[in-house]
Amino acid sequence: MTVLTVATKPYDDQKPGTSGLRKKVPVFQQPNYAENFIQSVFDSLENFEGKTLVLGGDGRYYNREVIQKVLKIAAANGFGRVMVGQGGILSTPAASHLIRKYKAFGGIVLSASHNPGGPKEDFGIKYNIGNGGPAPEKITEAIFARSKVIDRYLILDAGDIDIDEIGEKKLGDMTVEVVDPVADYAEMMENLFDFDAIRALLKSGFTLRFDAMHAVTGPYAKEIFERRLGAPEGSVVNFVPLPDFGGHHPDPNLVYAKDLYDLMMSDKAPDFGAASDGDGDRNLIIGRGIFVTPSDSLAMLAANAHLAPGYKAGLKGIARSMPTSGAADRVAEKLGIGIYETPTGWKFFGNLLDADMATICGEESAGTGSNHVREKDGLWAVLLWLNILAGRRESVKEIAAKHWQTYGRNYYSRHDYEEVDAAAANKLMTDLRDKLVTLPGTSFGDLTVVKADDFAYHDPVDHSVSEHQGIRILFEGGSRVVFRLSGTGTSGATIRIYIERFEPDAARHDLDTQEALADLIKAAHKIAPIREYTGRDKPSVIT
Ligand code: VG1
Ligand code: CO
Repeated sequence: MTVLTVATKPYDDQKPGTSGLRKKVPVFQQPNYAENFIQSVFDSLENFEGKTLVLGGDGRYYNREVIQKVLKIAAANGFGRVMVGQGGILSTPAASHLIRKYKAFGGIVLSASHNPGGPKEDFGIKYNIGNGGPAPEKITEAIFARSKVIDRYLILDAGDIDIDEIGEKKLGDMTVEVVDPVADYAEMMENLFDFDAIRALLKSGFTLRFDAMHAVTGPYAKEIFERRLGAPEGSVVNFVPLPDFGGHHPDPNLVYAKDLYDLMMSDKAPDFGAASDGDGDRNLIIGRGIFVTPSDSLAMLAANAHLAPGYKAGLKGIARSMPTSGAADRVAEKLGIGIYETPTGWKFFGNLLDADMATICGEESAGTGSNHVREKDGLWAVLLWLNILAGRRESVKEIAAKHWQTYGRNYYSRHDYEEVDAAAANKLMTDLRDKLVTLPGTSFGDLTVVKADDFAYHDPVDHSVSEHQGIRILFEGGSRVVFRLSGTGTSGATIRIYIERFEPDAARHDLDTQEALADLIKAAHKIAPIREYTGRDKPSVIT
């Protein structure tokens, strides 16, 4: 088969964001748009000739087409083998696992995660390195630089390959191996968790609902919860992955997983409710009558992880993204282990995990994971919760209440202003940055600013520096607000405000979160008058 060298012109907007390149489908459908980016990835890598690439996606609209493009471009560029999930399906954590298990050179994951899918919605391409994790900034910057000057791509002149039948086939000199997307992943979960204990819990009448949101975790959840753990059929809902996720946002938060939330707050609630996102790396945890914020979940999982066989030796350290609440810090302190604060995005955890400095990591955006892979992992978090519930035989509510009694409670919320005018959002951030030096010492009601800065991260392993990772306003007593612009949106800009208050007094652990944070929210809007800049008077999403 012939390798074609196709002349192309660069696009100027292929800068990977927090998690890969994300654009609307019609943008990806422009002539050579996807091809340019894929070739730019390969042009930024060295010494992959004859090696293995892992490939899969979350099944969203345009997934199959781009799978074929990647296969042909990978073959033309000299990869020896591509392991592709059957039907083009791999959850993000499952892809990370395959890369590690089979010592692949790297992987390509096609997903726009929690963003909606469909002909006019979102698509994404992400490159993962040999440790199974998202490419670090050094590589994403090289890819972007290459994409701005690319003038040709290589592609095999071949027909489409069947990706629905398990087994090996040839594409030119390259082997394409179509693999079961679930098997290796499910086996890893069996090794990390006490499946017998969870099975016994479920036999004892404990009920659960897992909402796969018509996204990639459906087949994984069916296999693990219902087939292997014996949860009754029907425990997993919305389990058929659909290219448009049934017309919904596959985002497991209180806005988009409202049905689950309402059920969990009703008198028909099962004991435990959970959901995952488009590509299976996020998790939502709701006990009967109680939503567990992702920041709290990270802290509670870390405090109880020893109950699961995979973590019985204890944790080396905990890492959290800067906007994530400090709840995990108190657990790390008590355990006498390291705590690391990184910028937003899983790529910053890779070095800490590789260096065995951190075992469990988490983000306030519903991402939790550990050193078992190099991505956040939705089902892993659900299984660790189930393992803990099986070990403690207490309700989620009891576990949370006791946790707060021991460690204090970090009231926490994030307010998003989605799809606002990008120029207005940038101006707001620039103006805010300009006034940082003047803020310390100023008061907003009872709140006095002690520190205000633009977060910069110094990676303790490779000593790289990442600047402008979010503006932090810290108040006396440990409360804070953080401002950031999203790096995953595809239209306009999204302003995120993260609000946190620490409450040590157990008598004050039953407050409504928004009320507990009301004065901080007010101060945030005084400091950065979002309404004046954007015309918006309320957030589009509150988590
Ligand atoms: C968001 C979250 C971040 C997460 C990223 C990718 O990024 O805040 O914590 O790592 O999405 O998650 P941003 O830049 O929009 O705030 V996923 O599930 O989209 O891979
Ligand atoms: Co995701």
